[in-house]
Amino acid sequence: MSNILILGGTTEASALAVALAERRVRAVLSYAGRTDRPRAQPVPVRVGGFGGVAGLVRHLREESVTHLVDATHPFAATMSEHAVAAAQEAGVAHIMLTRPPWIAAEGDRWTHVPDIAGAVAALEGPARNVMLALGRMHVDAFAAQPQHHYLLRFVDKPAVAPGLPRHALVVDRGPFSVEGDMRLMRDHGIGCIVSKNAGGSGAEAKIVAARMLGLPVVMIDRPPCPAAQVTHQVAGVLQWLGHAAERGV
Ligand code: 3Y8
Ligand code: NAP
Repeated sequence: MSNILILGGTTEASALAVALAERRVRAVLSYAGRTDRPRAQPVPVRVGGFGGVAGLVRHLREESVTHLVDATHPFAATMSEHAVAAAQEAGVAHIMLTRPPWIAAEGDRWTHVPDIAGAVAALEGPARNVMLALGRMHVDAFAAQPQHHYLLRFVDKPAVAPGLPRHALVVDRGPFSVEGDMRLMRDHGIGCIVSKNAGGSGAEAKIVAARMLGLPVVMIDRPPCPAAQVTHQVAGVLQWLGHAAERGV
């Protein structure tokens, strides 16, 4: 009898939860607890860290998990590394459900940087209106470039004001629309966007909006992905589950 643990926090994780609920496959979706009111799911939800690899191994064993699906965001690198290690140690089948990175299209004006520090360095220069579409967790690093006026977008209202001298804050959760992001960029006179190469559809609107408006994008390349089986489609997980069940894992 399958018992799936989905490491969630993405559009794809939510779509997988729907597919498994429709098939009456036993599954739990796990959130880290980064947001105040995570999206309701059609399967039971758990919230909070596991306590490192050892904690996840213990959880997999205590909950008799048969399959671990890492459907976390491509930038949730620590969770993905822990998932591979814990599944190996607990002898649990493991797959990653992730989305391919965005590729620059005709008209895109991207500057690739390797990480947040690279994005900060890329903003050297005269004051501009910069849209930081990175969420809350990395904003303070940009205080090193205080000359800009920043447009921030967080999922939740922050308990303390962001540490940037000049900023406007939008509280909104995606998925976003191209029209909405174009309007936001125009209303704030945005001259540059900073984005993670998240891939997928849920955060893509700002990339398309930047292309339509001819705006430059500082694109943060994703961290390396651990060596593991990967699929880009929910169907790939369902096929794997059927296949994995045949192997009796
Ligand atoms: C807590 C769960 C679903 C999943 C929806 C996707 C799309 C909308 C777009 C922008 C970019 C950003 C951010 C983003 C998007 C989806 C997806 C995605 C980007 C929720 C969610 C959790 C989080 C955590 C949050 C981070 C932040 C990142 C905002 C729920 C809504 C910027 C990533 O305030 C904070 O502390 C936010 C932290 C990690 C990155 C950061 O560094 O700040 N996601 N986002 C998950 C958990 O607790 O485990 O609340 O429902 C999920 C989604 N956010 O089911 O519909 O599939 O990616 N999330 C990025 O891509 O750069 C916004 O503004 O244009
Ligand atoms: P991270 O840095 O890779 O993970 C840090 C720690 O958070 C992990 O070691 C684990 O704690 C806990 N954790 C992370 N994801 C978890 C999950 N789904 N369930 C339970 N615990 C989890 O992770 P992150 O970048 O902060 O991302 C946190 C969540 O936000 C994930 O669900 C991710 O999918 C979502 N998200 C992140 C981004 C992003 O840009 N990073 C974007 C969109 C959505 P323990 O070590 O205690 O187990």
